[in-house]
Amino acid sequence: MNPFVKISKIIIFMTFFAYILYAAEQGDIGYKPVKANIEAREWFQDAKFGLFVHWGVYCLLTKGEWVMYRDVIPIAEYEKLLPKFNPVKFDPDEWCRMVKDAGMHYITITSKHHDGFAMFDSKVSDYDIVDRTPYGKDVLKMLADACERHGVKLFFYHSQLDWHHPDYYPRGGTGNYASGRPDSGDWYKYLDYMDGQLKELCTNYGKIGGIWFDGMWDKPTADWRLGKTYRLIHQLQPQAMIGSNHHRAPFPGEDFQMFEKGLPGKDPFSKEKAISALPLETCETINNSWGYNEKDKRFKGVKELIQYLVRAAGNNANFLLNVGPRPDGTIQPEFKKRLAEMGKWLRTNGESIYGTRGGPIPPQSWGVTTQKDGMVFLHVLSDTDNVIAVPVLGKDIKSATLLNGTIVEFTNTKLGTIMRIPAKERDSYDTVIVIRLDV
Ligand code: JFZ
Repeated sequence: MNPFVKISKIIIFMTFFAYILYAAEQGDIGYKPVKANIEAREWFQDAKFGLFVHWGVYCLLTKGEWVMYRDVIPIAEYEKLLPKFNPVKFDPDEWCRMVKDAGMHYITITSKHHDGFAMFDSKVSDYDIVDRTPYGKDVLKMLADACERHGVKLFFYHSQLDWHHPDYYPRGGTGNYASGRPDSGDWYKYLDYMDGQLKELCTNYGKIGGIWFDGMWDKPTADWRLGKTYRLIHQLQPQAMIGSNHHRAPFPGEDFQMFEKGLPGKDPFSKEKAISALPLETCETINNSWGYNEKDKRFKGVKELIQYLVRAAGNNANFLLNVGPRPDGTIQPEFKKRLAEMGKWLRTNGESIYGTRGGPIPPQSWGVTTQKDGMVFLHVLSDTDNVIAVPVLGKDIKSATLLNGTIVEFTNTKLGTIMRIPAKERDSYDTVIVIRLDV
C-alpha cells in the first residue's frame, strides 16, 4: 500500500478512536431529542413545581442520607438496617394526593442513593428492598402505579456514586474509609451493573419522566461511559429527560440542567456558572436535610418557600422541593403543612407560575417577572416597595391588574412605567401584577 494512504488510514482510525473515547466520556455526542422528548421538555417547563423524595434505609438512623459516610459505618454494620426496614404506613396514593394538593406535578424519588441500596426490585443485585427487608415490596412500583392513577409524573434520582458495590473501584473522593470493601474491583463491571439497574428502571415502571443522576463528582476524571448509559435510557424511554447533578454545563445527551440549593448560576456548588438553553431546575430542602433527619428543626417558612418557587420561575427554572420520609413510610407534619400552604397560595396565584417562562425583565430588587400568552407577571416580593419602576418593554402596556381583577394604576414615562401597588391588596408572599401588552 502507498505509505501515504497507509498513514492517512491510520490518522482516520486514530481520529475515530479519539472521538469514541471523547464521546464515551463526555456524553452522547450527536444526540438529537425526538419529538416525544421535546414535548416532555415543554411539559416539564410548564409544570414548574415538583416533589423531591430522599428515601432509603438511612432514614432509620434519622441523621440524613450521608450517615453511612459521616459516621464511618462499615458495610456489614450498615446492612443490619435492612431487617429493620418495614415502612408499613407507606401510602403512595396519599403521597400523590399531597403532591397534587401542593400544586406539584411530578415526583423525583431516590431509586438508589450513595449507600447503594436499591428501593426497587432489582434482578442484577439482591441489595434491594424486595430481597432484603421484611417489607418485601417494591415501593417504586407502588408509587409508579399511584402516579399513573393520579396523573403525576415520576422521575428517578439515581446515584452513580456507590459506597457498597465492590466494583466501584478505584474509589472516589468519598470512598476511602474503612467500609469493609475489597481493595480491588472492576470499574466497567460496576458501570455494567449500573446500566443493568437503569435498564430495569426504564422497563418495569411504565413511562417515566426521566433520570436525575448524581454522584459523578465523586470521581471527576473517571470514564463514566456516559454516552452508552444515556443512549440506553433514550432508547428505552425516548421521552425521558436526563439530567445530572455534576455542577457543570450539561453534557451531550442531557435534557435539562439542574442546580442545587440556589437559583440558576447562583448555586454554591457550580463549577461553571453558565446557564444552558435546556430546561432548568433547582432543588432545595425544607429544613436542612435531604434524607430524614429527626433533629433538624430549621424549617423554612412558607413565605421563603413560596418566594423560592417564584424566583425560580422568574429565572426560568423549575423548583424541586424535598421531603425525607420517615422509617414507617409517612411524611412528617412540618413538611405536609408547608406543602399544603404552598398549594393554597398556588390555587389563587398559579396562573402566574404554571405554563410561564422567565419574564422579559431580569430579576429586580423588588422581585421577578414571568410571562405567557402576551401577559407579563410582575411578582413583587419585597414588601417595602409600594411603587415600582418597570423598564420599557418594547410594546405599550394595555392594562395592569392584580390576578383578582383589581386595577393597578400606572404612568408611562420615557424610561419606563411606574406602577402603584394598591396598598390594601398586597399579598404578604408575592403581589402579582398582570400586564397585558399591545400586540
Ligand atoms: C448531592 C447528594 O450528595 C445529596 O445527598 C443529595 O442527594 C443532593 C440532592 O445531591 O449533593 C451534593 C452533590 C455534590 C456536591 C454537593 C452536594 N458537590 O459537588 O459539592
